[in-house]
Order: sequence, then structure tokens, then C-alpha cells
Amino acid sequence: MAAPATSVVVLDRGNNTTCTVNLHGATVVSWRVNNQEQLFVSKQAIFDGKRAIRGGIPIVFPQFGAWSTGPQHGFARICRWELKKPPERLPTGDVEAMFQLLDNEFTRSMWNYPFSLTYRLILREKELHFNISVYNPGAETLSFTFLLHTYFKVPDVRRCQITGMRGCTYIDKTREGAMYQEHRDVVTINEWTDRIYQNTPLEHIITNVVSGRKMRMQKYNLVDTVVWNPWVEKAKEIPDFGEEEFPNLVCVEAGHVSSPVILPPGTVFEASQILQVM
Ligand code: TA6
Repeated sequence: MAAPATSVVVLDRGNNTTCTVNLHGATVVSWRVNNQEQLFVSKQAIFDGKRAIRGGIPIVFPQFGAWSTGPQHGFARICRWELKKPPERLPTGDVEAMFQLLDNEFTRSMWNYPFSLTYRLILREKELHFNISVYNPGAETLSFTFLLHTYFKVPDVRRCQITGMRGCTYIDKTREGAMYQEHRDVVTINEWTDRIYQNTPLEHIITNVVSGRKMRMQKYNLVDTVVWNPWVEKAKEIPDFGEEEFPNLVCVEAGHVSSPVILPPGTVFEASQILQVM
């Protein structure tokens, strides 16, 4: 079934600076700065309105990783979101839009709680701002994990360096989830990498992204950072991913995953991320 035409929302700031969001998962599927694409989307990605989009920025909620009552990484990335506020140019010249996901029969079949998840995006000249809020309108306390599964497009992942992990403990999913401490000033990737870095600082710099530039990631209330690249062998196991594509992406994912967010009735969880092309 082809996705309905209205699935895609474009924030256009002019000067070939745009952000494209697919209502399927409110997945940012493109961020172009002066006509330079910053995000990786697999050539094999499937846009059927059912499965998660392989690339861009899928939203992981209410469960990061394997889940006993639902799909890996939760349902937010496979639900159709509502466009709460169409793109609007702000007095600053920036463009803002808002997306929302409310509990429904599908979500309650896996996670029987009411919730309101709001996603506000602001497209600036060289920055993209993400403001997330989760409201608990119910009578029970919610417990969930949340993550922005960002796929950065890179010319060659082997030349990328990621700052800010030194001294952090991490869960290494390539070694049965064993815990280690990071001793390097910069993390580099030369093999299958799948790590959950815990209690990371507010900022990471990723070098050698598109056209050799740097990407700054700033995050608030997203205490962890996941770093992933499937490399050669794992790439072969992913049906909607091209075997030869692994050198051209690095996932650096801001999240609250190593411990759940506990959200009492009537309260709001707020988090944000700013991506900046340097
Ligand atoms: O965020 C890293 C990770 O959890 C890896 O373990 C890998 O599974 C990746 O996400 C992709 O997951 P997906 O469910 O999209 O295939």
C-alpha cells in the first residue's frame, strides 16, 4: 500500500536549507544545509507506512532495544503522527513545526497507558533543534525510555571522531553487553560498534561528517549516548540496508535509555537536542 501523499512535511528556510519529516514515525528523513544533505537514509529503506524507516532520525519510545510486549525500539517510529502545527516562519527567519503522537488502540495493545508525545522542530540557518515533551495525563506513573536514533551521513566513517566519551562507562552490545570504561579522548569506528555510553556530557563533536565538516550535538535531559555502525557482517543481516553502505553512516544517538524515565501522573518529561553544522 503506497503511503498517502500527505505523509511528508517540509520545513523550508530558503537558501536550500530544508528539513523533511515523514509523518510515519515523525521521522526526519532529510536535513539539507545549503543543499548539503546531513542525514543518511539507506537506498534500501522501505516507505510502506508499516516498518521503521532505515535512516534519518527515527524516534525510539517507549522502549529502547528489545521489548517483551512490542517491537524492538518501541512503537513511536512505526506510528503515524499528527502534524500539530504546520511549518511556520518565525520572526527570526527560522521555521518551526510541531508533531504529536497520542495513545491509541494500537499503542495501548502494547503499552496500556495514556500519553501525549510532542515533538517540536526548529530549522535554523545551520542548526536543527528538537524539543520533546512527554505528558502523563493518566492516573498511573509511566516508566519509559526515549532516544533519537540519528543516522549521520559521512563520507567515510573510519575518518570520524566523536568527542565526549572519555571516562564514561558503556554497555558493549558487541560483547554480550559487558560493561567497560572509555579511555579515549575521541571514539573512532573501525569495526562493528554498538555501545550505550552512560551519563555522557551535554555535548559531542563529530568530525569528518559531510564535506569534512564538524557536527556539534548538544543535548538536554538525554543522559546517554548510543554509538552504532553495523559494519560488514551485521550489514548483511539487515534487510532494508545495502551491504556496501556501512562506511557512509555513523549513528550517534542521544537518549535516556540506561535507566527509565519515571513520570508521575500529571507531569511532563522534557528533553532537547541541537544539531549544528560547524
Ligand atoms: O541504536 C543501536 C541499535 O540498538 C543497534 O543495536 C541496532 O539494532 C540498531 O539499533 C538498529 O536497530 P533496528 O531495530 O532499527 O534494526
